[in-house]
Amino acid sequence: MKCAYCERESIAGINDKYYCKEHFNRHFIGKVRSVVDKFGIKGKIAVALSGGKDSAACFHSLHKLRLNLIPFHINLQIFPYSIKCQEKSEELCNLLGYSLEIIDLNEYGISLANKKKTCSTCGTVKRYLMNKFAFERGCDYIATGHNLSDVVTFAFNNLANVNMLNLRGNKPYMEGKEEYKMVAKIKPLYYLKDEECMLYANINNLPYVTEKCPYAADAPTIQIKKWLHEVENKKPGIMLNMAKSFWRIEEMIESNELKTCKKCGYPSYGEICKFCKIRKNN
Ligand code: Q46
Ligand code: ZN
Ligand code: ZN
Repeated sequence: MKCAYCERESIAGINDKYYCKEHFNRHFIGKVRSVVDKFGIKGKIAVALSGGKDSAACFHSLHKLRLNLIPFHINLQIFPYSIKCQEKSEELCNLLGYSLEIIDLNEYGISLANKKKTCSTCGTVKRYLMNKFAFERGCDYIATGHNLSDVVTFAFNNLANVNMLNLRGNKPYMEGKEEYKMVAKIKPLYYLKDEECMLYANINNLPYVTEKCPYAADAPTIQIKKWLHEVENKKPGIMLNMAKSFWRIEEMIESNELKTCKKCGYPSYGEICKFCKIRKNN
């Protein structure tokens, strides 16, 4: 198949449209730019690097847009997986000319081992530490590598767990609240599917871990994502519509009961934030 925009052979077809390498890169950066432009993103951006393909693609594309970036990595102390994740994040920063800041879970006396719901604890811990890092560095935003497939999977997983309030923040931009020490969040890959992020990382030779986190195998989200991709393959574009619907629902339920945690002073929906509860129980 020929590229839809030039005479070259295509390397991929996305939603029934074919792209050569150059035009696929343009398509990808264009989608990232649309998020950046729509929400007027400028200023200092803390970019969370997990070591995976998505955060690598997110960082690389924001770098191409010449934004002011501070990459950081949270070492989750899951061995040997976390060693590789940190190595790949460092490799990527070296490649693009940045120094990487590392946050170590050990410093907080938290371990993810022997937790009943490891992924949910991990999610809480990551969200908290990302915000704290960005706040302390005076960043205007936190950028994460959540893509379209992740956003829709996350929403369905919360529906499956009767956890509607968790839909809060599941949109491309969530504004910060200075009085609650809450930094604004952006998801630059919001309009891009898993396969597009993988292709972008591969054709641009970005270093990333190919191994999965050992806890990922038990995560119910794997099945949900597989099912969503099956539906998407039969009906391209349906996942984007789902994401937009969840975005609307999110705006309807976004509550204003945000408080500051009595222990640490960071944002919380209860008297004591989930992170401080995890710390206490470690
Ligand atoms: S890192 Fe953490 Fe994931 Fe590993 S423990 Fe689960 S949530 S699977 S993105
Ligand atoms: Zn082309
Ligand atoms: Zn707290």
